[in-house]
Amino acid sequence: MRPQIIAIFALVLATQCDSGNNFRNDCPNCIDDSLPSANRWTMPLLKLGEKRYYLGIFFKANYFRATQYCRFHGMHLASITSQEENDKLEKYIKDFGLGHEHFWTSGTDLAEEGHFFWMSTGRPITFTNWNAGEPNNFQYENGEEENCLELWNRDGKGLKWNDSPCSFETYFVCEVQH
Ligand SMILES: [Ca+2]
Ligand SMILES: [Ca+2]
Repeated sequence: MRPQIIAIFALVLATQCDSGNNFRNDCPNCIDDSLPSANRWTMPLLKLGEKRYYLGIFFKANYFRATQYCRFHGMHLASITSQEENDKLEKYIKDFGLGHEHFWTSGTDLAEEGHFFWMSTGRPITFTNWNAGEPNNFQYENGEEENCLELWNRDGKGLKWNDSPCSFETYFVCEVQH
């Protein structure tokens, strides 16, 4: 076999091997799409109960951009399905010193006014923790109504829920289930 052909053959073999173990050796923090999704998170997540959370606190975003950010990183905007989950997440945010901020969850009634569900799971909201008088679907001068669910310590009673305009830019909570 001519030397050039041998060299090409060796190169092809090397390229084929490269997609596996060498990927992580060359770039340990890179995302390898060939790996199962469970190995993909390189962000600092906090495990609380059955879920792991990531607080989006480095920039504020509207509901859709926050959703996109979480999904891009293999997560979802958070859902809250029990008092226990609610309390753990609230404590985490408070301990972080951000209990006075607003945070998007995946809750929305965009599909049908007044019927909130978790976009992250597609399931209707059962456990609720609304602020008094919420959801009120407030309508703004530009016509926008309130269709996205945020956590907000509106009146000093903790991070309760409020429907807010989805275009509002604020912090957000991403979650990984299991
Ligand atoms: Ca609404
Ligand atoms: Ca509201």
